[in-house]
Amino acid sequence: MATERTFSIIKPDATRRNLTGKINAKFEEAGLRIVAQKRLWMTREQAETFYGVHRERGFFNDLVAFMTSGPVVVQVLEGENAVARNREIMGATNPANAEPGTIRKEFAESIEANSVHGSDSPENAATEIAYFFAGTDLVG
Ligand code: RTP
Ligand code: MG
Repeated sequence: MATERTFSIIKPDATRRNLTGKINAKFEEAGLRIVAQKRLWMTREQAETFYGVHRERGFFNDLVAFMTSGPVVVQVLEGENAVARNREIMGATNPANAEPGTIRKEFAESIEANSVHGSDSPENAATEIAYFFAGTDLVG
């Protein structure tokens, strides 16, 4: 299996509760390397563009409000099969359905305030990484 990169966001519910380090430890323990990382406060426009695929969903406005309610940490994770591996570590979108030991099971507050985002395909990972990082920001 080839080394791959995925895009991750530590969401506002998690930064508010000072969980950045505990979440990063989960990534590192699972063999993913944080090759780029920065803390920022998303604008409404950034959040709407980033989650544009969900624009027609009933939860879209709430999701944008949540994602702009506090700082986030955007990151690039690298490792074997990183996209799928990260989705495993994150757990199901709804923490009630997440497996024990996953980030969302341990830390998420609700289906919306679910602590982390992870790309769902290598193609989307490339797009999402390019949205927040320059190639020179990634140090493997
Ligand atoms: P993400 O994109 O953030 O990694 O999450 P995901 O793939 O597991 O879930 P997705 O279906 O893409 O939904 C994106 C985010 O929208 C919020 N959400 N709220 N209120 C609701 O029913 C609802 N459903 C989804 C969550 O923050 C979810 O992660
Ligand atoms: Mg998604």
